[in-house]
Parts: sequence; C-alpha cells; structure tokens
Amino acid sequence: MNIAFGHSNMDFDCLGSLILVKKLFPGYQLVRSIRIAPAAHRLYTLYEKYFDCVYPKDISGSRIDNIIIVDTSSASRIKEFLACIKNSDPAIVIYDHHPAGNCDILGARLEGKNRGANTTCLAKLAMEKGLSLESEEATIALTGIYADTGSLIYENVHREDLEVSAWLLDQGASLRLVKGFLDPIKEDDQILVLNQLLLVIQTVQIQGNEILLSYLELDDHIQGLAAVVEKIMSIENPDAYFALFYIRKTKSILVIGRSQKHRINLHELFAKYGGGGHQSAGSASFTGREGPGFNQEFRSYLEQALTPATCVRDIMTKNVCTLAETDRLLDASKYMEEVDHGGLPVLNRNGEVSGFITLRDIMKGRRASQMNAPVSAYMARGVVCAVPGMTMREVERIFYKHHIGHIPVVEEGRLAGIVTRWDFLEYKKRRQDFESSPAEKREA
Ligand SMILES: [Mn+2]
Repeated sequence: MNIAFGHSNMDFDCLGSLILVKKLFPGYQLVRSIRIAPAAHRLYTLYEKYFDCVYPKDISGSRIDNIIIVDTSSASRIKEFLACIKNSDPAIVIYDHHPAGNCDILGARLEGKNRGANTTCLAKLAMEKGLSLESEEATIALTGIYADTGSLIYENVHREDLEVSAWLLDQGASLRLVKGFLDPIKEDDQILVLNQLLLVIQTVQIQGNEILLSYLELDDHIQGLAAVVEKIMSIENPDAYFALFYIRKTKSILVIGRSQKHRINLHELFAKYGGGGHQSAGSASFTGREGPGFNQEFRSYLEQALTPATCVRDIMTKNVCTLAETDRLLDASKYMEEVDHGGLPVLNRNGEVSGFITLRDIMKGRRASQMNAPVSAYMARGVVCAVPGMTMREVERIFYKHHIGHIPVVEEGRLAGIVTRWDFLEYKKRRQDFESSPAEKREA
C-alpha cells in the first residue's frame, strides 16, 4: 500500500498539497490527521469526497511500501501516522517548503523547494506534467497558497507562487471561495471577543516601538483566538501586538503575540514563559498566576526585553552639504549641480538650520533675474526638522503630512544629518537586513 499525509493539525497548505498529491500520484491513499485546524476544517468538510481520506488507524494492518509526506519534515509533527505504520522499511519522499536542514525523518528523500506555500511545489509539478484539475481541486490548492503567503504578499513569496496561482485560476479556481475560506472570523464568540478587544486595546511606545496591548478575562477558552488577534493586528497595524487573556475556568493565562518587526522576535520573547512559536507569531500558556498581576509584570518585561526600534540616527546621511544664507543664488545653483542634490539646508551665521532651498526655488530667482540675490531671499523658512532619536513611523508621518523630500536632522541646535525619501524607502525595502536579527521564514 502507498500512502500520503501531512502534519498533524492539518492546515490549508497541507490540504492543498494533499489534493495535488492525489492527482500526481494516483496510487496513493491519503491519510488525514485526527486534528484539522478550525479554519481549514470548513474547507475539508465541504470537499471531503475529493480527498477521500482514511484515518491513521485504518492503515495499521497494512504493509506500507511508499510514503509521501507533505508540508513538514519534522518527525514530531507526524507521530500519529508513524505510530500506525508497522513495517520498518517504507520508501519515504518528503515535499516540504520549510528551510532544509531540519529534516529528522530518517531515510527520507527531500523533494521540496523554498516556496511561500508547500502547495506551490506540487502545483508546479502538476502544471509541468500538463495535468488538468477540477475547479474544486484548483480552489483547494489556491486556498493553500493564499493561506501560507498572506494572499501572496508575505516576504516568503516566490515567483513560482504567483506563477502556479495563475495556472490554478486557469484551472477554474474560485477566488470568491478562497476569500470565504480564508476569513477566519466566523464564529459568534470570536466576533464578541473581537469587539471586546477593540474597546480595551492600548497603544504604547516601548523603546521607540509602537506596541499594542490588551488584557481580557474570559469565562472559558474559545476556538480561533489567534485569528481574532491577527484581525486586530491588520486593523491597527502596530509593530507588535500582545493580547493577554485570563481564562477563569482553567485559571490559566494565555498570551498571544504577533509581530511585524524583525527586531521583535516572539519566539525568543515567549521562551521566558515556556511558550514559543516563530519570529512573527508566538504564544505562551500557563497556570498559577493571577491575571492582573501578570498583566503588570508582562509590561515591565517588555520594557526591558524589547530592542530599541530603528531611528533617524540609524538611517540619516551624516555629512550634509549645506549653503549659507548669504550665498548668492548663482553660486548655490552651481554648487547643487556639483553635488547633485535637488535641495539643501541653509545655515544662518550661528550655524543653525534657518531654511531649505530647492532647485525649484532657484528657478524662481532665475526667472526674476535675481541670481545675485542671497539664498535667504528665496529659501523656504520654518523648515520641518527631525531629531536623531525620532522613530521611523514619525519620519513617515512627516513625509506624508508636509510633502517634503528632505528632512534635516538637528541635534542641540546643530545640523547632524539629513533624511531623504530615498533613505526612507531603502530602509523599508531592506528592513530585514537593517534589523540584523536573522530573517526567519513564516512557517504557517
Ligand atoms: Mn505550509
């Protein structure tokens, strides 16, 4: 007998991979996990007959010749299946998109590639083989890809994720259905918690990071709390969100965290409380603490555990070309051409920033035949400046609010540097390298 399965607590990507395995390797029987993640369960229930799965216990009497494993290469995530395989020598092939090097399934052949979704690896094979899918199969596969790539926007997205998504649409995948499956807030109690959280969330600045915090007591555990936390994350867009829950029934604390900054590593942060997860998503759960007391403690913990956010000082250009108020427009224009800048800060006789002049201002002087006039006559006054400790969010607000391309940085009355739109965009683009901690793939 040949079988295929994914990890325990199957998610969308796992299901998307399995539906394609069934297509690519027709002789393989799919085996489902006892547990299916709540959101993915709806999709599974509707399309059960397309999967035609058996349970692990159903294969326990059979001799297994070949195994295909999808979306994991970690033995601890497939225990329930291994426990039902009696013979010791099946050939194992793994299709896993998580970074290689973590495989601890002995004797397995690794076939995966580093793609945003595991489903992508198998869809690419199906596409190259010229297979055609039923529209239901295409929808299941596309849901897997959208789920693991944040609808094709996460940093882990590879061109192949987009390529096979286009192919799946050709095969009849319904984006309308995909969207419906991916909306994780469907239960009444989730909506209730969502509304309660929106009333109690607080935004605080910790080490220059914009952090969202909430504390809520619940009578009992509810399914899909993490999805609620993610929803708030997407509405409020903080650097990180920590949602603390005290569950009265079990007298336990649950902390769910989400981060969109590489400097805020939740896997490391939650280790102190026996929790874990990934860089961008983590949680911790334990008993033996009162809710309000822990809420206070957790705040102080964040104060000392969070690394300072990137600030103006980290991205500004330090050696700034400047002009003096008394420079003639003609000389100023020559100098700006020489140093290849569209605008420069102007200093007064005390060395303080007193204005800013652009090539456009100089053009006005040229048209008025005033090229011998001093820079002070044509410069803009009341320049918006930054200080070195300003956060990137504040800088962003200045750019949007004042529609300016350059922000002089002033420290103790002296010009210390300058930040341009280009500096800011480069920072946004290279945020990963900038915030030096290792870029970790989102493992969904
Ligand atoms: Mn996956």
